[in-house]
Amino acid sequence: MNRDNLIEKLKMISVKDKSLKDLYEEISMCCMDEIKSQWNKKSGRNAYYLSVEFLMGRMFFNNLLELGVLSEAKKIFAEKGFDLNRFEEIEDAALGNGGLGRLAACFLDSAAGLGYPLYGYGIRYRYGLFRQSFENGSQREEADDWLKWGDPWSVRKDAEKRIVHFADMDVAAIPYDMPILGKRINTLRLFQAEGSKEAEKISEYLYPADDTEEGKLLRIRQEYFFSAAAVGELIDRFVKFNGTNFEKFPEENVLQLNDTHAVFSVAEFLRILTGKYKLSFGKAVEIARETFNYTNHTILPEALECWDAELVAKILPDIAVILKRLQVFACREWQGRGCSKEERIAMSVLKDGRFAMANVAVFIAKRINGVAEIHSKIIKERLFSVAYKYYRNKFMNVTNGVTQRRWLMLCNEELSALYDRNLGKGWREDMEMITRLCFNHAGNIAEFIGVKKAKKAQLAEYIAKREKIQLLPNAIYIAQVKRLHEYKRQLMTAFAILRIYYQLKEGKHPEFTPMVFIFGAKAASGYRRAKAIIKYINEIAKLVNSDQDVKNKLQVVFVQNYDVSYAEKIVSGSDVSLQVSTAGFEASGTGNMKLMMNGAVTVGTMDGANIEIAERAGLQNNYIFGATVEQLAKLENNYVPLEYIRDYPEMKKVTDTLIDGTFSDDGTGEFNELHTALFQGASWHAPDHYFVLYDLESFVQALFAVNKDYCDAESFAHKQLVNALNSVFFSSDRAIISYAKNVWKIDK
Ligand code: 26Q
Repeated sequence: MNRDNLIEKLKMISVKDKSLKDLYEEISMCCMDEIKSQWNKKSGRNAYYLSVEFLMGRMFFNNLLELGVLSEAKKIFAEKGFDLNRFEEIEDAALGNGGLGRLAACFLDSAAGLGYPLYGYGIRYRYGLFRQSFENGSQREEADDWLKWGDPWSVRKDAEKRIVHFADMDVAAIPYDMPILGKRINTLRLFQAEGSKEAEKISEYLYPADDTEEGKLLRIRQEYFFSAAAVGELIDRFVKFNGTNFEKFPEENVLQLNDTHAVFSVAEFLRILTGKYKLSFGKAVEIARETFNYTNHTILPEALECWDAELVAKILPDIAVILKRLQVFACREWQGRGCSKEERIAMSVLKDGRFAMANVAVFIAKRINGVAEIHSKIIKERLFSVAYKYYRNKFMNVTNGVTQRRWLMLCNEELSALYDRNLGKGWREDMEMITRLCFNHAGNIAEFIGVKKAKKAQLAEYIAKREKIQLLPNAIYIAQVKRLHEYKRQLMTAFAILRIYYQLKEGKHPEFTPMVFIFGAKAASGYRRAKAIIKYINEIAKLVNSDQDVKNKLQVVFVQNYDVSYAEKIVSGSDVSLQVSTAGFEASGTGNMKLMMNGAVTVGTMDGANIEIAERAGLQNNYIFGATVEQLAKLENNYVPLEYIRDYPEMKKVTDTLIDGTFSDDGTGEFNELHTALFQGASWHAPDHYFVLYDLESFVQALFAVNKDYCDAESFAHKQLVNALNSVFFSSDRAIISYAKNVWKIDK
C-alpha cells in the first residue's frame, strides 16, 4: 500500500460546502482506490467463515488505522477546519445481534492482521439490528436504515452474481465485497437477494432474536440463500481450476460453520456433488467430512435449530431429500458401530419430523469446538455427549478472543500510548510484549490511573451528549453491556442496586464510594420479559437518580441503542465489568474480554471465559462469586425461591417492588409476570430457573468488596492494570492462530 500516495490524495480533498455524508464518502472512496490496487484473491488453500451475522461496526476509523493514516488524516482535516471525529455520527453497519456476530468480525480482523487467508460469507441485510430508544422507560424499535450513509467500503460485483433456487422462486444473490485490511487484504462477501418482491425479502431484515418462534420459513430461506451461494461459488471455482476430482476439494477449501445457521451449506454441498457431478452419496459425505467444521455458541435449547422437515421440503425439496438420506446413511454407520437405539435417536439428523441442524453439523464436521474451556466441556459431557462417545477426536476447544486493534488501539489511544512510551511500538505487532510492563512499578500505576481517569471523563462526556445525563465524577463506573437475556441476569443487577439503595438510605455505609451502574442492552422484539427488565431498570434509575438521600452516591444509567461504537466508549471508560450469567449458560462472553483488555476488573460468576480471565489475571484481582455449575447441578429440585428468601428479609423487600406499586409498569402487568416467574415459575420452567435470588446475596457482597477496595486507589488500579496486561491471551489473534493451526491447517 502506498501510504504517502494516499496522504497526498487526502490532502487534496476539499471540505468546503460538503455534507457530512459526501465528505465521508469521498474520503472513504479515496482510501478504497488505494486498497483496490492491492486487493487480489490468493490461490491455494483458503478458509471460509460462513456466518449469518457479521457485526462489523464502523469501518472508517478502523480502516484508516490499518492503512496507517489515521492520525495523519486527523491532522490534515483539522487544518482544513474539519474534525474527523464528526464521522462518529456515521452509524454502524450492525448486521449482527451480539456476541456471535461480533466474534465473526473480530476473527476477520485478526486473520487479515496476521496474514491468514480467511474469507467471510454472509448476508447483506437491508436493515441491520433495530435502533433502540426508550419511551417512558420502555424499549421502542425502529428499522436500522444503515445505507442512508452510503456504503463506500463495499464493492458490488454484478458479474459474479449467482442464482439460488427455491421450489417457488429463483433468487439472484449479488455479492458485495468488503475489504478486510491487515497484513493481507481479505474479503467479506455479503450476498444481497434480488428478483421479485418475495425474493428481496430474504435479505431485508436481520433476525433480531436468538430464540424466536416466528417467521421460520423466512429464516430457512435466509440460511439456505447465503449457504447455497457460497458453496455454489466455491465448487464452481474449484471445478474451473481443478476439474472434477473432488477428493482434492478439501485440500483447497476449508469451511467453518459459525453455529448451525449455515448448516444448509452441507446439504447443498452433498446435493451438488451427488446431483450435478454424480458422486456416490458415501463419497460426497466423505469429502464433506474433510471440508466442514462447526463452532457451537450456545447450549440454550430454544436456540438450537430444528426445522420442520415438511416445511423444508416445501421450499427446498432436494435439500430435504438429501438430509433424509443423510439420516439413513448416518444410521447405518451408527448401527455398524453398535450404538443403542437411544444413542441413535440422540444423534439423529431427523427427529420427530424435524431436522436437527446441530446433529447434521456434528455428524459431518471434522472438528467441533466450543468457545471457552467450560463450554467445550459442557458440550462434550451434556449437549453432544453421545456423539462425544463415538467421535471423540472431533471435539476440541478454542476459547474466543477479541481484536486488540479495535478494542484497544482504536478505542483506547491513551492506554496504547502508555504501552508505546514504556515498551516501544513493537507490542502493536506482537501483543505478548505488553506482559513485560511492570505492574508493580508505581510510575506505571500512576500513569494508568491517569489513563483511566481520562477515559472515564470521555465516557461521561459521550453519555452526556447522547443521553443528556451527567455521570457522577469520582465514582466507580460499573458496566453491564450485552444483549438482554434472562440468563445474563440483568435483573439480578437491578435487585443488587436496590439492595444497595435501601441500605444507603438507612445510612448504613457512611464510607461508601459513589457507584454508577451503566447498562446497555437490546431486547429481542418478541421477548416480553427482557423488555420488562429494561423497563424495570429504567424505573429504578428514575427513583435512584432523583432521590436526594442517595444523590452523589448512586446512579443508574441505561444507555439507548447500545452498539459497537457505544461499546468502544464504555469498555474503555469503565472500572468494573459485570459478567454475572448463571453458571453454565454463557458459552464464553466476549464483552468480558474487551473490558479486561481496557483494565476493568470483573465481578462475575464462574461461567464462560470469566473462569479463564480469573485464572490468568488472578482471583485476587477480580471478584468471583456465586454458585458453580456443579453446585447448581447438586441443587436439582431442592431450590424453592419462596422458602429460600425467608432467610433474607432484605431480599423480599427488593423483589416486592415488582408487585407493591413502588414502580409502574404502565399497567401492562409485566412486572407482576417477572415476579411470578421468580416465585411460581411457568409451564415451561421452574421458579427462578436462572437462580437470580440464589446468587443475589453473594453478588451484593462482591459489589461491597469492590466499593471497599476502591478506596485504595493505587491498589485498585494495580488490579486493573494486571487485568489489562493479562488480556493478551484473549486477543482474537491467539484464537485465529489456534483455528489456523489446529482446525483449518492454513498458512500465512
Ligand atoms: C436461531 C434460530 C432462529 C433464529 C435465530 C437463531 C439464533 C440467532 C443468534 C441463535 C443464536 C444466535 C446468537 C448466539 C450468540 O450470539 N451466542 C454468543 O456467542 C458468543 C461468541 O461465541 C459467546 O461469547 C456468547 O457467550 C454467546 O452467547
